[in-house]
Amino acid sequence: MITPKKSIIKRVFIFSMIFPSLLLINGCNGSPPKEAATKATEITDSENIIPIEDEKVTDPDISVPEGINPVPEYVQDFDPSGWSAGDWITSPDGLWVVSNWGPATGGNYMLRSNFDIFASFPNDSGSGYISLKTTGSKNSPSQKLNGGEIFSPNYSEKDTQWKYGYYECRMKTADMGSAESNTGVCASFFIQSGDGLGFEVDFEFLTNGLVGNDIPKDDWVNTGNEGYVATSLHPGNDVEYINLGFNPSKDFHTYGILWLPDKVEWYADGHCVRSESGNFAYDGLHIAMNNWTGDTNWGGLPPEDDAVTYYDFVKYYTVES
Ligand SMILES: [Ca+2]
Repeated sequence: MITPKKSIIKRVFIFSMIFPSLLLINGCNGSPPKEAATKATEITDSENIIPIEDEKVTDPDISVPEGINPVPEYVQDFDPSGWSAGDWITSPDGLWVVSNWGPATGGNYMLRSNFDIFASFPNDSGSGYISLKTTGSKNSPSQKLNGGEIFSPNYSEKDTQWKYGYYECRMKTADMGSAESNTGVCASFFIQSGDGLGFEVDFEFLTNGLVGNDIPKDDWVNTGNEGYVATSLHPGNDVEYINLGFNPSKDFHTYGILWLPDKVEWYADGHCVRSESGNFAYDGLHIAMNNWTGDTNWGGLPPEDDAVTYYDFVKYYTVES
């Protein structure tokens, strides 16, 4: 549960084949994505848009930040075969666990019944998916605060499986929420230290259209407009809202988190959208995704209809030695 301490809206402009050096203006110095199909820059002052000229860049097949091994060390593709059944479903490699408890984040009950895993998704070329659902109040009036959650590794285990590097998740957010009625969910992908020190780096999609304190909500779910994501850094509760330049509820997109001892960065479709420097030295962390009922200040009150977020994969890339 988060009450934003700081809110900054950044607009991400995505252009075709932008000259790479212009990425140096976007606050992600030193780690521009090498992927070249499109490039992004972000501008905090809409009156100060810098003209961009189209120009080809190189290394079109590399999509990870500079200094990261381009081949992932670990891929969880959510191939449904082999997942064990029971109240606590675990992945075949034993690294992922589906939550079935509450009250958890936001007072929600993270229910096994709100998790599903399946082989294919209509009109998407990937294979193996999971979904995390918040059951709408219309369908579950007796238990409005509910959601789905999956994490790695099990919280009862050491969290040193995941080290410094780049964490990537392909997902399609819930398309249920309303700014007018202030209903919706928080759909997320995040990393979190398990040492009690409170380090956490989040992507949180707020489908009630919240884009900042004292700022009118933007009803991107219902309008099909470009959507927003709240990027959060803890401790410090430091929140920045990013206009993605696309609607994350319409299609799958890839979101990445770079974690280094002295730097944290957020990426959308391979483009750096936020960068922070500091002391981020921790032993290890958990990876987690959840979809849960928020409140008027974060995600919205319970939606009437089911709100479902879909995930295609999670990848972990190590730092180049
Ligand atoms: Ca997959």
